This record gives sequence, structure tokens and C-alpha cells, in this order.
Amino acid sequence: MDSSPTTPQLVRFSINTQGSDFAVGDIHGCFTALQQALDHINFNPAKDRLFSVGDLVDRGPESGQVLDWLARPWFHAICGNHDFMIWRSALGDPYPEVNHLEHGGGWLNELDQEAQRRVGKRLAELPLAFEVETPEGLVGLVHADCPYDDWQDMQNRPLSASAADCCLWSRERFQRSYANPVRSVRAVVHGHVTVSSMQKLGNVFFIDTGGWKPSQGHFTFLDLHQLSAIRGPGPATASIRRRYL
Ligand SMILES: [Mn+2]
Repeated sequence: MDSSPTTPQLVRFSINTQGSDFAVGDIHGCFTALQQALDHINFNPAKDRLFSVGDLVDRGPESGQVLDWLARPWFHAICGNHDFMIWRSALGDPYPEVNHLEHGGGWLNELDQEAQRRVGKRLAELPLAFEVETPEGLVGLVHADCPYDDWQDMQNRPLSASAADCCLWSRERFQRSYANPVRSVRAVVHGHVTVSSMQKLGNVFFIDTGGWKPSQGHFTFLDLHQLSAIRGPGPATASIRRRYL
């Protein structure tokens, strides 16, 4: 079975002249908590857009809602390592390096084969990177780490296997506190590394503040026009969500 994605690795969004653009960190199947946080910040789906930095699924109770969310015209997502592991499994070619069940991937097995295939095909379409036009220039989004010091390298050539791996899995930039800016782009936004509050290294933002965690953490929304963070509410649904973990 061919499990290679056919989607462009980088997708560009033109400027939103009507409303705000927000990036949000890992969701991990906590869509009810995400919706509550969106309500809290007065997100307006008629004119605002929400960009997920990936890891839509696994760990939380509502991974099965992922296709409904991806059908919403204001919601856009790149691929995280969990989305990657799910589509590989769902299309019959599991990623061999990680025991996915230990990392929250068991929900897939509860779907019938047709539903698994629908999820797999859709998640395999998620690109590895977005670039969003803002009044002050392009903002890039990559799940884990940008493999290059210059965003043009994301734009001008196909990603090598190791560069794609970096986009999905790397923690190096964060762990090494590598603060050189990524050139030719206003900012780059990552999830993947869970932090207690948004962190910034050079022009690179780490925004996964654990909104998916059952008893701690919150969603952070990074306004891509202002490059300012809005804190969502804490884990208000903890008692509901903990049952599933
Ligand atoms: Mn991740």
C-alpha cells in the first residue's frame, strides 16, 4: 500500500483582512477543551482563523472528532508526529520506531476499517509546514522544529527525509536553547515541546502549554498578526477527560 503523502509540504495562506489569525499548540484529542478555550477568547469563526501546529490526535478522549474539525473552514492544521503515526497505522504501514499504543494511539483500533481509512487518508494530507501572510511578513508553522536557519530552504526545495523528520520529531532547538533566528521569515511557531508558558528563542515561538493535559496546562493562542499570546482557561474539563486517560 502506498503510504507516501501526496500533499505539498508547505502551504501558504494569504493575509486575513477580516479578522484575527491564531496559532494553537498540540490538541491531542481534547476538542471540547479547545472549543471552550476558543469561546473564552471570543474566537469568531466568521472571520478569524485557527492554525494548529499539529498533534491533533492521541492521548485525549476525542481523537475521533478530528475529521469533523478538519472540515471546518476556519480550522487548518499541519502534521505532527502523532498525526503521522496515526495515518501510517491507518493506511497499513505503521511507523516502526515508536510503540504508538504507549503514546495514546489505541483509539484508532476502536474504529472500523473504513473509518480508519478515512482518518488515515485525511491526516496523510496534512502538510509539514504552513506560512501565513501577516501585515508584518510571513509567519511559518512547523510542528517540532524548523530544520533550517533560512525559511527559503523550506520554500525552494523538497524536504529531505531527515529534514521532514526534524519537522515532526526534533526537540533539538529547544533543548539546546538555539536562539539564532530563522531568516527570511517574521517568526516560526512550534508545538511538540510542552512548556508551562510560551517560550521564545530568537524569532521562534514554542506554544504548546499543555491544553490537552487532564489536570494542568492551558491552551495558548498566539495572535499571528501581533505575535502576542493569549492564555486560554485552565483544565476546566479535567474531571471528564481524566476518565479516558
Ligand atoms: Mn508532537
